[in-house]
Amino acid sequence: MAVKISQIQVFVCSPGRNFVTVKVTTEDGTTGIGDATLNGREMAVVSCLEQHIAPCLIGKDAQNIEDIWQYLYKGVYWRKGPVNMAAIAGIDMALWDIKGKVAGLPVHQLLGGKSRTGVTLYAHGSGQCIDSTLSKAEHLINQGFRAVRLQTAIPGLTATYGVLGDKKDYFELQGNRPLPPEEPWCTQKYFSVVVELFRQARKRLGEEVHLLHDVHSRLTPIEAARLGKLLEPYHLYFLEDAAIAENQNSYQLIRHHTTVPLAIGETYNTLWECKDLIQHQWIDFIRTAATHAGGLTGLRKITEFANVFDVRIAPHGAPDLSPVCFATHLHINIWAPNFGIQEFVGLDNPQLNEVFTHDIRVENGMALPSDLPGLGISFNEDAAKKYPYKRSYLPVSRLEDGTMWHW
Ligand code: EZ4
Ligand code: CO
Repeated sequence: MAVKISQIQVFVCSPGRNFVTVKVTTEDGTTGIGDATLNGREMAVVSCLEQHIAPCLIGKDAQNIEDIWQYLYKGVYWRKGPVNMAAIAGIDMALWDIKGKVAGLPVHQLLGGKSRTGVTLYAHGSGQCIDSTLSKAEHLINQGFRAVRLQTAIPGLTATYGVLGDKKDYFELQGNRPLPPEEPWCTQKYFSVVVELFRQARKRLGEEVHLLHDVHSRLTPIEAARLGKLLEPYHLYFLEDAAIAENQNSYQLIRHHTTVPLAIGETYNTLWECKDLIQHQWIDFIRTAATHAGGLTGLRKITEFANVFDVRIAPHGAPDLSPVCFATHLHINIWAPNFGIQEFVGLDNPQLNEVFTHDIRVENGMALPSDLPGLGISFNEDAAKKYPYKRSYLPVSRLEDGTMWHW
């Protein structure tokens, strides 16, 4: 018997930073939620959902998640794109949430159950100099984390990607910037510190802990190849976004020169954008997020394809993905045979926890998904009203002579 979709609501709130949350309600009163946040273009997704998608779905059977996904993906002439795929993601997660609630099962059980005892996380260690970065890393390791991403400020540059500066956390760092701030970039200055960071890290932190680094697409392919070679002695778990994501072939070039494991994918919205990278085994980890790639259904398609080619998933876990996305990732991660590692920026922001309530447990650097039916996370509409949307942007990068660069 059909369970018809009766209402689709979209909420935008800013408990620390902006989130777009979709709520789907069925005729029998069951509700599900999904994350449709697209940093810096939030209202475009809201409009896509409210004006274009919601009217087509009212009255459709909420049980047929795959058909609704195909209807929204294949059924439009203008496929793909970050706005469209984030909108699809919000609906898709909400439908999986509903299916789990109706079945009385957590979403990972609907996928096929657990493949591991917990989801290994990597935390962010960053600082204003190598010494403070490594102190932060030691602190995280003492808390139980077995994997840490290291980012340190670049001497001579006023800002560095991933470094908190005077901000208390990543929510503050990446939230509430009414116009895009501009940050300088200089590849030579970066090279002067980044290799030394990992040399000292191995000396001080030992050989066992997993170390990671995000280049944030600042290097050309041949520069990325050089960095990979220089970092080989420090055996990173992965080097992320060594070069821009647009040219999949660049990774063939980088691969040719270095054995550093390569990760990319947080900006990809569909399997089509990363299919060459995966099938040619130019990368080791695909980092696509459920919110930006058409939800659980979209990420599952990428995961299954990657598994065929020995590529593991390492979903994006930045603060601009809501806890609904993180919960979705935990369900996929605990199930996926080819799960690698999950990025984690913490869930202890009080405003965030007021709006999104969940029972996700983080212990000894591992996370456990909820065992509640569905995604196991709820959205508090009244609390959300206290934190209205604020226009906000990520920074942009320029070389020191003013040339626009990749942020
Ligand atoms: O800059 O999520 O791995 N994490 C990252 C993030 C991204 C932001 C962009 O929206 O690269 O910090
Ligand atoms: Co990244």
